[in-house]
Amino acid sequence: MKLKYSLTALLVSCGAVHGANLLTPGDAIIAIGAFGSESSYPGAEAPSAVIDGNTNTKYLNFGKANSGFIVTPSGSSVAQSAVFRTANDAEGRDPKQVSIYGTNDPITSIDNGTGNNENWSLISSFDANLPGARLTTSSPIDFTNGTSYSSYRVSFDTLKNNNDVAQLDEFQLFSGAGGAGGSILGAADSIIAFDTDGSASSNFPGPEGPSFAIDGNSGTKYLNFGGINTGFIVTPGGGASVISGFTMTTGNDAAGRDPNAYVLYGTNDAITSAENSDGNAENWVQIQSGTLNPPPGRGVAYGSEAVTGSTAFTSYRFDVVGNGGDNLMQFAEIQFDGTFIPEPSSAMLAMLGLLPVFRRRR
Ligand SMILES: [Ca+2]
Ligand SMILES: [Ca+2]
Ligand SMILES: [Ca+2]
Repeated sequence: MKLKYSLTALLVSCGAVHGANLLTPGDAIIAIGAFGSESSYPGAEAPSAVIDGNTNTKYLNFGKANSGFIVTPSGSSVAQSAVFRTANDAEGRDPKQVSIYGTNDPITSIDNGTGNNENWSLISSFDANLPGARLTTSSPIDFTNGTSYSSYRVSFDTLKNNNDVAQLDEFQLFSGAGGAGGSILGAADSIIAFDTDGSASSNFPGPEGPSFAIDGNSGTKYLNFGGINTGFIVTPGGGASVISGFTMTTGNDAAGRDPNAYVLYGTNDAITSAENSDGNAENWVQIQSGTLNPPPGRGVAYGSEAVTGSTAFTSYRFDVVGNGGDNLMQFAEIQFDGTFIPEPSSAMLAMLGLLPVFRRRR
């Protein structure tokens, strides 16, 4: 009886190439970013404009339906009716279905957040039936409510055209039905914007997508408008690998966009996360997090970052969690160093006892 394969052959069959570049132009790569609220507004059309008593200023929210505002009057109140005033243009932007909530919790929701940090009680939900005429005050809308609240959340659940942005010139609550009693809201009240709809922050220009980070060209870059907490998921074409380090290259401009902190994850799941999603459709295992020191030069390589760990993964996720302070995030290149794990050969399987290893020579 004789071994068909020599020990050397077995080692060659099982051996892996160390110190290889794991990323190749053309590898599957998608942009990802963290989920936040859809809420945002132009600086000149902030939520304060809806309670400023000025009938020619409006609050506009790009978040469309399910946006609105949270307002905290100077004292607690029992609201029993509401009056709206339409804005200057685009009737499709007017709220249609509106829900008014109350809370006595302190407001900890942030401006342009999802507005859900507090325990909210629904006071009333109704079709506001706003007039089509512009800059026009609505008839009062009554609701049955005997409960006193310290803050209110007014949600534009639907709009006359849900594909449009949301806007409103003025809004007032009254302590009596039919717009009677005292007005509850004043221009000095604390007011913030919200949108309960979530939105992934990831978004990139067509010529600066994530594939440009692995194209081997330091003159092209990956830019994400979402800023920090965006990144990418890449699936090296060479198969499963163990990463041992990575090197990045700065973009052509704006050093404030350079990544300076990261979290690296691996998975062996098939990638089902969509482009510009939050990248959480897979089970991710954190490999390493750390800080980076971007070089001041443009199109210049960072020092290489060592990665420790011995687990092989088929895909990697790289989150940029810090940059130089810019609203955008970018880098020209990234390359992973590591070792591809070869597919098990028949000799390897034989070693594992899965195939007959000995053959009788005649
Ligand atoms: Ca106004
Ligand atoms: Ca929305
Ligand atoms: Ca590039």
